[in-house]
Amino acid sequence: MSKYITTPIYYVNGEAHIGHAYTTFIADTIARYERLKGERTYFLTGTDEHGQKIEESAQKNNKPTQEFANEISATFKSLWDEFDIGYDKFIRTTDEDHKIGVQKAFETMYAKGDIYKDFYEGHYCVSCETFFPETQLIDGEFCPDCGRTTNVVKEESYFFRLSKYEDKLLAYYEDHPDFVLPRSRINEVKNFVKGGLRDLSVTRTSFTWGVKMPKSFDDDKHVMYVWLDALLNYITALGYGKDEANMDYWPASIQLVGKDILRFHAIYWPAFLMSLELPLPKHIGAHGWWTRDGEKMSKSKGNVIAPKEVADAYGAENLRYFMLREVPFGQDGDFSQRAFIDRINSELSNDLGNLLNRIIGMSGKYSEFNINSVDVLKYHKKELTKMNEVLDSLDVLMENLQTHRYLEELWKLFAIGNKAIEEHAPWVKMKENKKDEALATVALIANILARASVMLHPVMPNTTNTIADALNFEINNNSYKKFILDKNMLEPFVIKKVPPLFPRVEELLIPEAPRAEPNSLKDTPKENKQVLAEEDNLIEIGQFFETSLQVGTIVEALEVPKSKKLLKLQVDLGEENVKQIVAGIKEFYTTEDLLGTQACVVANLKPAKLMGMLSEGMLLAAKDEDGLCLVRPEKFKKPGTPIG
Ligand code: ME8
Repeated sequence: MSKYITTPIYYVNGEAHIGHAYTTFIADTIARYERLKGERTYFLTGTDEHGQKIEESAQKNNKPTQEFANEISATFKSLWDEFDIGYDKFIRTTDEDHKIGVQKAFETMYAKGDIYKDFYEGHYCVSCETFFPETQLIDGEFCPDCGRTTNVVKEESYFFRLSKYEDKLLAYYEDHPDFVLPRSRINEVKNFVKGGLRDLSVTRTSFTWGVKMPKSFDDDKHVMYVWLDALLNYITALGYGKDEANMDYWPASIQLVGKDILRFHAIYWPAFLMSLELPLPKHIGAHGWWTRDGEKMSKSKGNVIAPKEVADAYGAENLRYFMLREVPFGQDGDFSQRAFIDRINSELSNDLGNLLNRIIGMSGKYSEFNINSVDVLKYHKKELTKMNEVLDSLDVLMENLQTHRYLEELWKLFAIGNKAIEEHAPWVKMKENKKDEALATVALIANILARASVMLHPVMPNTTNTIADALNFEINNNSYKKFILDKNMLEPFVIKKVPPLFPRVEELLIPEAPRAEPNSLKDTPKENKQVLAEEDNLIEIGQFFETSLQVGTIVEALEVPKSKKLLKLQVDLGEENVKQIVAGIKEFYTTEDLLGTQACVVANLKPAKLMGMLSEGMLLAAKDEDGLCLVRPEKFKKPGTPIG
């Protein structure tokens, strides 16, 4: 079975930042991992170059649109080359072959009756390249996703019958609970579909920068909607609509996206594929959002961090390691130089780098750099068993995109190695004339490093090649089989000296991000609010609504034995939904004070355990030097009434 891995194609309205780099790093790591395992693998990335947003950016830069797109697309390509991203194809949506494929798909959907012509009147957000019904707008005017002003557009348009696929999509999600990874994210997708899907306008007449209609339509007024055009890149890259040369890679094994574009990939894209009668991707992997020093990155704030700048200062592969180690897949992450430096110094330099230096040093002193595994099993059975346990636990973690766990687990190998050195103290054994034992420990470490470098290779390809070179082998599918699957030991060899792989970092190597001054929104005209939102790291309205706040009635309140602070409450949120909430409010309320009263509840909080008791939500409270009080509705409201 072959593996097909994709990144989103990036808009060419600005240069790449570390958020883009993160998606690409994960995809590259997975592709390299699959290749290492000997899978036939195809890895696609590229740029998304059509649509009004790009047209407007080119105009702002006083450049012809194609020239502007060429320039920015080239910056992405050369950045990925700097990072040694091993893509098999870099697609551009302005490629002729892509356009042919999109037209072919459009014709196929039309022939099937899934595309029809009508009029569209709606509110269009250029930034999101999306229409919104009036009911979804904020203050009747602003985009619910990004907060920018929308424009009223009335256009003749071709529509895709998205509504027809509502039930099929829901059934598909039910049957494939791991279609979206992490699995928890499928709920927001399902809720969106359950809310009702409207047919999707898939052409535009208000601008021209897009894929033209197929000739057979003789309808030059229209160009394709950028999301239809863009999503189809995943199959046109394989030759769809043209020579179909690589279509046997389809369906994709994993399509990586940021959580911002999950809806497009988990709803529109599968519906398009159903219409084209093509299989659906195995997984859509939606990762979280990166901030810098806790703040959203934006050009206006001047805190966007260029991957190349970080790579030049700290090392390209160190950055890959940091980003993949720092964040559980799916969760948001923060780029801070201090956290980065900590990981370089403690994990890369101390745990890994030192281990290699130590065996180079010891083998130099004890055996003229000769390393022989002959006695390892005799003296280090315990360590070998543990090592093999770690190695066997890794595959499932990578297959589930848990790169942080994968690396955490892999690092246990270095702990095993360092502990063995401390316990066996080869320098003491040499003094005691137990040279065999001393050399066995050195060889154990060499074997640990060999296996670790094979498994770390997808994350740090060049660094691990250097380690493997020092250990006299090459990292490829053969060595994967030999060391990881068959668990063979290294043949006798002479270790090479290598300069320290991870020099310690003692200070910040790039200037810190400028910090935003606190600002008041109170008197700001509406149209400037979005700009301020970016500048001040304010959240968008949609982010606020990610929190489900509801009115709840406290129907039971109990003291928690031995706890000075906690009360155990049962809170009724209506429709037989009673949540247990363990709240730290005992110093301020008695159980009688609370019984039958109402409070505001954060209803979609992940359950947590407090003193061994499950707590499924949180009560809103305000606390100052005079104490704490609950935040409550002014009048009695039905349990479960949403707040917002
Ligand atoms: O959406 N943190 O392109 P785009 C994490 N062209 N990831 C981030 C990020 C951040 N701060 N910022 C961007 C588009 N990304 C469309 C895609 S696909 C058919 C069309 C990453 O240039 C993340 O993967 O806005 C996000 O989904 C992608 O860049 C969006 O890039």
